[in-house]
Amino acid sequence: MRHLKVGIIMGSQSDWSVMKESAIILEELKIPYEKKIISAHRTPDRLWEYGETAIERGVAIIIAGAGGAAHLPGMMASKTQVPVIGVPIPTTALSGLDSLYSILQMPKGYPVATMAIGNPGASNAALLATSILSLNDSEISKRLMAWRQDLSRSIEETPRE
Ligand code: RP5
Repeated sequence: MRHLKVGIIMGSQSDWSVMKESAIILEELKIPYEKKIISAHRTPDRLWEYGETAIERGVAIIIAGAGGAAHLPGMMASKTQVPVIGVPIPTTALSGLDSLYSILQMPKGYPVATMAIGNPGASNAALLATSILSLNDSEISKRLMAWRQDLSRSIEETPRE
């Protein structure tokens, strides 16, 4: 079977400090991925090319982070049938609520699975991508199960003083 990968894309270099949380999780779970800066506004041709070739290049799921007028996830969902998970990047002016609403409010027909704002959203995007891939890969499924069990075990029952 061809090796499928996750595509992590982001609107700017400045998004990487959040989007690296997706990469960290994918590395922990040994999921192949690639990462690219693709701006819906500054590099629209790059966006089009990426969406056009995603399936043939084995990209199974796209995690797209963007901030402010965050059009990248929605535009990518318009261009490819590969499922898109959106990560709203925190912003200085509006704390990421702008990003959240931009990504969340897609019109019928072109969904984006929208995560929480910022680092937890970026981590969860990678976990959701892994969960989707695990449907067709028992090894990934086992690794995800172990990861979740480790997290549960790390939570203490009694709060420390
Ligand atoms: C968006 O504009 C990017 O996703 C980024 O979150 C935001 C600001 O970009 P920079 O001005 O920092 O490059 O397109």
